[in-house]
Amino acid sequence: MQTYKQRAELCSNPTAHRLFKLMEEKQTNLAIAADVISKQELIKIADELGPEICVLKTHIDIIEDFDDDLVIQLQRLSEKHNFLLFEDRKFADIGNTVKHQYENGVYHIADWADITNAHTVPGPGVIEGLKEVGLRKGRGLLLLAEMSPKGNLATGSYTEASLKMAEEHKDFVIGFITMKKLLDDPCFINMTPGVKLVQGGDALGQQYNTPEKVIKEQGSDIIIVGRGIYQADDPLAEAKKYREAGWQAYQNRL
Ligand code: 5BU
Repeated sequence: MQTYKQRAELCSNPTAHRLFKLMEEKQTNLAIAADVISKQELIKIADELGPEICVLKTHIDIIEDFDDDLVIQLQRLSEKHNFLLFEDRKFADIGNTVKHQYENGVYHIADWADITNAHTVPGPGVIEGLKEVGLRKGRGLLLLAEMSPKGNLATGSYTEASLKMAEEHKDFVIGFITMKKLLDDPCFINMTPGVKLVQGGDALGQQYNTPEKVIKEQGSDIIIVGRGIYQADDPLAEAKKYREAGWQAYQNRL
């Protein structure tokens, strides 16, 4: 099993390289899903939890008072605390449309998000469209090979076809949203949502696994944790617990 550091050296996509490198340096494989709806709350999470995480995952379109200053502040905090910005946009249209959704509109995602992701349901055109914008900026794309909620359709031959699409676009696709490691290629990074310290679910189909299960047993690389952290009484203390659990599971895997 290769270390994050060894994998950093193997990957030519600059975002994948940076991510593996900073994970090793900071000793964290924790990504926070900052699903809050105000600018102030999002900035607070980025600043307070920044030292604990490798990735800040956003849903920028749920912010009620979004403005360009939010993006400037997030970029500043990502430099200050050394983490990457991942906009969980889940692009899912034809290549020409996603290109505009990525580059234009209100959010200009390609200008600030180091990482974004896409469904593979439209076929390879979705990757090709995003790549026209993101590759020259050194960005990275994750494909949704699997999903966490109950009854989702990203399984079996759909997942298999998604892996093939990734292999055909290795310059831009840096990995997967997945419940487990799916390919042996060390340059694909596996990020897993649906993580809590206790297994279970929510009322809307979400299913949770523990950091230990996700990283050690299922061979994933990054745990994505939302409510488990930001809804805790002391989010910073809780983030430290997840960080420790995720890193310990990684070391046990090695
Ligand atoms: P939670 O609060 O830890 O349940 O939040 C999980 C986050 O991960 C949330 O932002 C979702 O949009 C995201 N997510 C997910 O839960 N499951 C998936 O399959 C994918 C994304 Br793709």
